[in-house]
Amino acid sequence: MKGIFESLRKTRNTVFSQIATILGSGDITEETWEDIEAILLQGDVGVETTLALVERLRARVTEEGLYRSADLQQALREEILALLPEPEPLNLDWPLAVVLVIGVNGSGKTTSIAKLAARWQRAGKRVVLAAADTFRAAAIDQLKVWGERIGATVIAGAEGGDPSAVTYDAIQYAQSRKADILIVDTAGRLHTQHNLMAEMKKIRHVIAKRVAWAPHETFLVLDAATGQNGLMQAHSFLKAVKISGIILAKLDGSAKGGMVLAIGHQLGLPVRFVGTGEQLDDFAPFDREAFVNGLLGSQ
Ligand SMILES: Nc1nc2c(ncn2[C@@H]2O[C@H](COP(=O)(O)OP(=O)(O)O)[C@@H](O)[C@H]2O)c(=O)[nH]1
Ligand SMILES: [Mg+2]
Repeated sequence: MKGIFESLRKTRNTVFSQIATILGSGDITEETWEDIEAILLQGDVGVETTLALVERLRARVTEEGLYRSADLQQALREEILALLPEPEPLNLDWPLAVVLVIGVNGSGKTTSIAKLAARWQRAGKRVVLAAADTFRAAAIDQLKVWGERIGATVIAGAEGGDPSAVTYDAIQYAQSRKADILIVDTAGRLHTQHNLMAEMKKIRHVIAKRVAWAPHETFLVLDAATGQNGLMQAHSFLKAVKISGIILAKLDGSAKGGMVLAIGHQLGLPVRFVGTGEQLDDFAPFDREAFVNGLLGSQ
């Protein structure tokens, strides 16, 4: 089981460790700013967030009269933390909590759902899974296999069936069995982007109509290897449905962990969990301090 610090190894070693080198000694010069900017951009922090971060740091240098580049290390740590929204506790305290999981094909939805379900079952919750990705038979089977492994019932329909109908059936089942949490897996690819977004809305509508205040959480799964492209995906999903948090899958092996800063700053969304490998245990709740330590090296 890998934690956040360990799974940020590539991001840290290939990108962010250069910051420590630059800020190791000497006074702050124009070159210092250029170097920091270049590293942040290289680390998939994105233009908008990079500029905002550098601006904040420059302001602090003026306000606090900092002149040694080493002083920027602590300031950078604090400003990164400030970019990450402090998350509220998960909104799962309902007779039946409904969690909708969306994201493009291959981002890691089904695997993340299995990890979430395993985690919540271990905590004593009864979890039901809805196979509302009916686009491919393999997707339904994949969820069934995970369900069997972790002991969670999977409600599924036929390949090509109506995802909203599967969701409806799963709600009925979960309510009748007094389950605690229903997690709805969805398709990440349909014939057109428009169809996909319409489908998401429809599923959400079915949930909202059957369960009070639901979906209680809507997680968008992003693949950490996609970096700034993942941000673009998030923008198009946000147009269709309200999202309450991000699951950042495949952080292990990605050098683009800096995208978390853009998720916080540009989308205003908390990262809730990170995927740190392919096994059930390779999953960690997002922790802001652990993330900053993982990015810049622990202090
Ligand atoms: N290394 C790694 N692989 C992952 C992680 N999460 C998912 N995967 C792999 O990514 C691939 C796609 O995942 P899947 O859950 O099927 O994506 P979906 O199409 O969004 O449902 C699979 O091969 C998973 O094993 C992760 O956190 N780390
Ligand atoms: Mg899937």
